Amino acid sequence: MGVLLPLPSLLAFPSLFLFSVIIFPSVAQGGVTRHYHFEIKNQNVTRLCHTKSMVTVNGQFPGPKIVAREGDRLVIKVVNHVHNNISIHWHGIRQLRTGWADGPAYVTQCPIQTGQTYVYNYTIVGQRGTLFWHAHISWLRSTVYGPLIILPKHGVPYPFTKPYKEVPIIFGEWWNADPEAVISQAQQTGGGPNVSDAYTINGFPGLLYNCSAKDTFKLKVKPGRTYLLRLINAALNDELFFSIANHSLKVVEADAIYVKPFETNTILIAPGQTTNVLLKTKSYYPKATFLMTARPYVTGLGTFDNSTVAGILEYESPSKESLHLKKLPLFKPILPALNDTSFATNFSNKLRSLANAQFPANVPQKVDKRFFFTVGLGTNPCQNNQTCQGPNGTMFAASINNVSFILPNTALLQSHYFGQSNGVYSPNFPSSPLNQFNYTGTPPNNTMVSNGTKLVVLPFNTSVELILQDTSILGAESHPLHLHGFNFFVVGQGFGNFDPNKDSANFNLVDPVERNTVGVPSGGWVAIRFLADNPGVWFMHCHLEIHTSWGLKMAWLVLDGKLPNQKLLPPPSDLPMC
Ligand SMILES: *[C@@H]1O[C@H](CO)[C@@H](O)[C@H](O)[C@H]1NC(C)=O
Ligand SMILES: *[C@@H]1O[C@H](CO)[C@@H](O)[C@H](O)[C@H]1NC(C)=O
Ligand SMILES: *[C@@H]1O[C@H](CO)[C@@H](O)[C@H](O)[C@H]1NC(C)=O
Ligand SMILES: *[C@@H]1O[C@H](CO)[C@@H](O)[C@H](O)[C@H]1NC(C)=O
Ligand SMILES: *[C@@H]1O[C@H](CO)[C@@H](O)[C@H](O)[C@H]1NC(C)=O
Ligand SMILES: *[C@@H]1O[C@H](CO)[C@@H](O)[C@H](O)[C@H]1NC(C)=O
Ligand SMILES: *[C@@H]1O[C@H](CO)[C@@H](O)[C@H](O)[C@H]1NC(C)=O
Ligand SMILES: *[C@@H]1O[C@H](CO)[C@@H](O)[C@H](O)[C@H]1NC(C)=O
Ligand SMILES: *[C@@H]1O[C@H](CO)[C@@H](O)[C@H](O)[C@H]1NC(C)=O
Ligand SMILES: *[C@@H]1O[C@H](CO)[C@@H](O)[C@H](O)[C@H]1NC(C)=O
Ligand SMILES: *[C@@H]1O[C@H](CO)[C@@H](O)[C@H](O)[C@H]1NC(C)=O
Ligand SMILES: *[C@@H]1O[C@H](CO)[C@@H](O)[C@H](O)[C@H]1NC(C)=O
Ligand SMILES: [Cu+2]
Repeated sequence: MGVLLPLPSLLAFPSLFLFSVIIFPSVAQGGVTRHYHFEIKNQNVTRLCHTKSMVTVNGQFPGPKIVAREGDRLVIKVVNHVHNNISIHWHGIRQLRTGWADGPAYVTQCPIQTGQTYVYNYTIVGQRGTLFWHAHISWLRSTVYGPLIILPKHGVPYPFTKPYKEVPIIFGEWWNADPEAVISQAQQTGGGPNVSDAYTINGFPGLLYNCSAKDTFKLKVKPGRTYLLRLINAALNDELFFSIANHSLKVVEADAIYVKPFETNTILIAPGQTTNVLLKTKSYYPKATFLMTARPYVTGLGTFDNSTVAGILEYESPSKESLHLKKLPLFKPILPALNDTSFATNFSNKLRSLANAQFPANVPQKVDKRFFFTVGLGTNPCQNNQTCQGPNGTMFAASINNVSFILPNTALLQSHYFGQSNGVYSPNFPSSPLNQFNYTGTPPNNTMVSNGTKLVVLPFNTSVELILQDTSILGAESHPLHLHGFNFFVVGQGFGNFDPNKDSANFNLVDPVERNTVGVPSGGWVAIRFLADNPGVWFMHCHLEIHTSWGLKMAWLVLDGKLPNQKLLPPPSDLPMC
């Protein structure tokens, strides 16, 4: 179903969306080695009639698309030509024994400073699907991001209809101001950051914004074909609903793992998540144009960007009478209400692993260590002896088990590997909250968080069960938690406080969805399991960037195993220093 919109005449001049990539494949064992060059440089970009100089890769916005096959090695040389420190994260890549290439600044590496170069060098093992790469320092990922597409090995088909074409659809968030100034201001005042001015599809806000009709992503299709849309949410602070008017979508993959296919008109995608959908076009030329739109799913109390990004789905006219296009009716999808948590719950419940012989779901059946982490917002005292703009004159903070994580001045992985962790981190992150309370009930009087740089230490091959429990301290809110270095299985979720006696019995240990980023339900909990079979230091954080800035993050330290192939590899010689 859709609503009819008047068609702006400017649509006759669509913007083009072109990725240019630099690939020099060379033969290596198993797969090939693919070389990319990322030059970090400033570029003037105009959207919504505002021009700003922003940090980009190779001057492109969004950045270049990386395409590889399962089994390939990626060697990406990053040269920093800007004043900002930079690091790049390959979101969802397992980085088996190559934590040095994972990218979060001050976790697995010191940042690449102005004039410096660092080569990210890793293989893609046992993964295929849609992922993305993005800057992993401060808020630079607002402009430094792009698709990372892993095709199956040569000759291995998809477990679904072979698509006629594959199209990345990457959502972003645009500020007319410099996003670094936005987060810097928020950290000084203690208040919420200025909200974005637009959402984008492949860098374009689209025709529903002022001064933006020309900057609209357009997907031209032929009737009766199947298109694979590789949806990526690279927005900073907003989960998004997405729909295409008068078309249904078949979900086939989430976070680069195949899922049992299901049809839906709307998908929900959190920052850090990716979703592959099949779009079957109509069998006839429909003599209409269709909008694809996205707008946020909002559970928190603060202000947010309540705007809608739109792209266009256009059928190629069989008669080549393109001038007549202007007169075609335009349909707009109807998205769920901004606060439609029941849609969110139903959607996440539909996601199931394929769990067949070719793509088994290796869910840990026994658990070695159990963890219970509360996630949510809190407050810090006003630091500058004035009234801050957080709740009651405080500063906003966020925490896991009431620990607001403080990044060190050097990288955690380096200090671990070289045995220099003293004064950098302590290995005592609490495995459950020190103060228990009704997490989703009336908030406690004291909303202050503690802070520290604390890690959980896990022996190699520990089977972990982790309950992530939302708190309502400053209002219940959905938090998309992202784990580096692993995929995990989402074995259960619910509302209210997790009850181990009642809820554990209902866990799905057969075909739970496997992913790297999961939404902790607003006012609820989610249970995940993973096998700690990757030695290194692995960041876990809310992928709402402002929550990460406020401290909703921690790290796991997975120790080496006994066998030679169970050990973290030595650091590359060009690893940046702090
Ligand atoms: C961006 O525009 C400004 C003002 O026009 C100009 O001075 C600057 O050189 C431009 N920067 C780039 C990277 O093109
Ligand atoms: C990448 O890593 C492999 C394996 O350690 C090594 O053989 C290769 O020389 C590295 N390539 C670069 C460009 O550093
Ligand atoms: C944030 O918004 C306020 C109010 O509109 C404005 O005064 C301020 O300059 C903005 N901050 C940044 C960094 O753009
Ligand atoms: C577009 O501009 C008009 C006139 O300035 C304003 O009333 C309207 O709110 C703006 N719309 C958006 C989406 O910014
Ligand atoms: C969001 O914007 C729509 C119009 O686009 C408006 O009807 C609605 O009230 C707004 N909601 C909030 C919570 O601001
Ligand atoms: C969602 O928002 C609508 C309108 O703002 C409100 O009437 C409704 O109670 C809200 N629903 C939930 C579940 O918060
Ligand atoms: C902090 O504020 C108090 C009360 O306004 C004032 O007496 C005190 O001098 C201030 N301290 C500093 C270091 O500014
Ligand atoms: C702010 O103060 C009011 C009134 O004293 C209180 O009801 C509320 O809980 C406080 N909020 C926080 C976040 O401390
Ligand atoms: C926690 O608070 C909620 C909401 O007020 C309430 O329904 C629930 O019974 C409380 N749970 C416990 C264990 O007190
Ligand atoms: C919170 O503060 C109120 C008012 O000061 C007090 O009556 C209440 O007992 C306190 N609650 C807790 C859990 O300490
Ligand atoms: C961490 O906590 C200590 C003790 O409460 C406090 O003095 C310090 O300001 C906090 N640091 C940050 C960055 O919040
Ligand atoms: C860049 O990183 C280095 C090493 O951590 C640090 O000393 C320096 O202050 C940073 N520079 C900026 C501009 O943040
Ligand atoms: Cu969060």
